Amino acid sequence: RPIGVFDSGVGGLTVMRALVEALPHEDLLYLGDTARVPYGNRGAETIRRYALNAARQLVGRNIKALVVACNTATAYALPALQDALEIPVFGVVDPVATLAARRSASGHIAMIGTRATVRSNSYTRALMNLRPDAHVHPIACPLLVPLAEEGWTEGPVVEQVLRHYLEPLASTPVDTMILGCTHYPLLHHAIASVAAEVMRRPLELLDSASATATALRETLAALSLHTPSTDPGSHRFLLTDLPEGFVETASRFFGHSVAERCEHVDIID
Ligand code: DGN
Repeated sequence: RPIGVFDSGVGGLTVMRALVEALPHEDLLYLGDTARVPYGNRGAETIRRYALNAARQLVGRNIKALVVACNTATAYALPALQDALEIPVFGVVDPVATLAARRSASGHIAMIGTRATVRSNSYTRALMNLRPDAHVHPIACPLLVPLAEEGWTEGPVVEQVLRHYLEPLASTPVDTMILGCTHYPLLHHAIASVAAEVMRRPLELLDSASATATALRETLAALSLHTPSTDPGSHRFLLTDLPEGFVETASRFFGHSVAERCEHVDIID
């Protein structure tokens, strides 16, 4: 049985890519809710409804576990999905929060994400639970999603935008930064270099995609849900809008062409 991977659009492919590396023998079935993207600027109730509809579509295809590969959807819909579904459901917030709480020496942790993720306070809550002495510095960076999707991942425009967002960190003892959005691994180099410039020292950057993949591998093994096969797993992509617009951006996010493996599905709201 495949593992379901759900995202509002194309961004969850950075999580899928990390899952392929961590779990090369698992079949992965991705659902991108491209008809309703972006979730990042929507209200909590709407995000929950969209996420439940998308998850049911994947459950109907017999998945054995679900990864909510979107920070915004995890922030708003994870408990609702865990309550509604009978399979294990994993989000992208807790694994990277656990890593950051462990790694930060100063306890000052920056978190960058969409407006909705920042507004949800889910990273702050997770970090304070794990480490009550933590000081969380959340920053909403709404322009980074369209930049990453357009392939603008370096250069003066991106650096200028990042300087604007990261400037408030200049006078803080932050030593660790969580990339709390699926799109930000593509901007990793630019974020690292502007953060180091603003802070005048390097920061440790942790992304939710690879932290989630590592945590999932450990949990699947603990639940005896992993696939013992040594054959490479299959990777398929379901999209709620027509695949055309998705395919080109998807290859950059996933690292391989997805063109032959996309299928359109209708979700009735
Ligand atoms: N996938 C979303 C996230 O990780 O927050 C970003 C894309 C969006 O919905 N704006």
